[in-house]
Amino acid sequence: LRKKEEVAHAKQLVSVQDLEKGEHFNRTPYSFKEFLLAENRTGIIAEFKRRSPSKGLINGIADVAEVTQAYNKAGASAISVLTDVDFFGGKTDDLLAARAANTIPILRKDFMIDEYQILEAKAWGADIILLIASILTPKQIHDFGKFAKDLGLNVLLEVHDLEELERSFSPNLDAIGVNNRNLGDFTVNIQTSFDLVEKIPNEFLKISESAISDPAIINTLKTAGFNGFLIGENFMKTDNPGAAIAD
Ligand code: IGP
Repeated sequence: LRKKEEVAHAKQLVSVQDLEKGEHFNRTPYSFKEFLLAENRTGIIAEFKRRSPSKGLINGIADVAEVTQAYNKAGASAISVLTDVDFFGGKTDDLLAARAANTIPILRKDFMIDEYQILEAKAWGADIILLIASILTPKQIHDFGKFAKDLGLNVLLEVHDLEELERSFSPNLDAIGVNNRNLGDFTVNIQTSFDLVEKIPNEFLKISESAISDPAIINTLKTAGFNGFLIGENFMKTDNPGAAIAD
């Protein structure tokens, strides 16, 4: 409901026509697949996250351009930037600053519930959008996926269990992410990824999301079939997130 109001408000401030005139609107997004599978990249999708509902304040001082450039330099395949204000302390300017500082794919990390937000993502220079199965109907996933694909954006679907996965398949998705964190009660279990990986058809890129803190687990996830690893807190909780990824 809060998100609905936020989107309604944004629509009043900036028209669709204005978004379409935005600086980045006509650029061709980078291919998520190309960067995820590139030999000289790590498969890590490194996230810029100031705070979260489960952890509270994670990092109140990090500079988004500096950190995301360091992520990029350390071999991240993509950058994830939170734009949700209320829960994650994100902002549009963070995405714009990350875009200005980097030439690799950027994921607009937010709760997408309206096509308007997908237009925003394009206008702000994102390459990838996130669709979260637990808050969308199969029809919304299909339609939002199509809408994003038609704009040239890459689509990442997030699931947490087999039921969400099986009801959400759509040809409009590029990647499927298994969130190891339960968004209902914030409990984390990396086993969720191992349980679901074989149920994801091979035509989709496979991403393991959240609670990845040990570099050794990345290799285990890779062996299990994952192409990508979404990591936020483990980097952001340090004084120097850009250096943390290099370790
Ligand atoms: C990163 P972590 O545990 O490394 O900070 O997790 C990312 O997976 C997490 O921020 C996330 C998220 C989301 C945030 C996954 N899905 C949906 C907001 C909305």
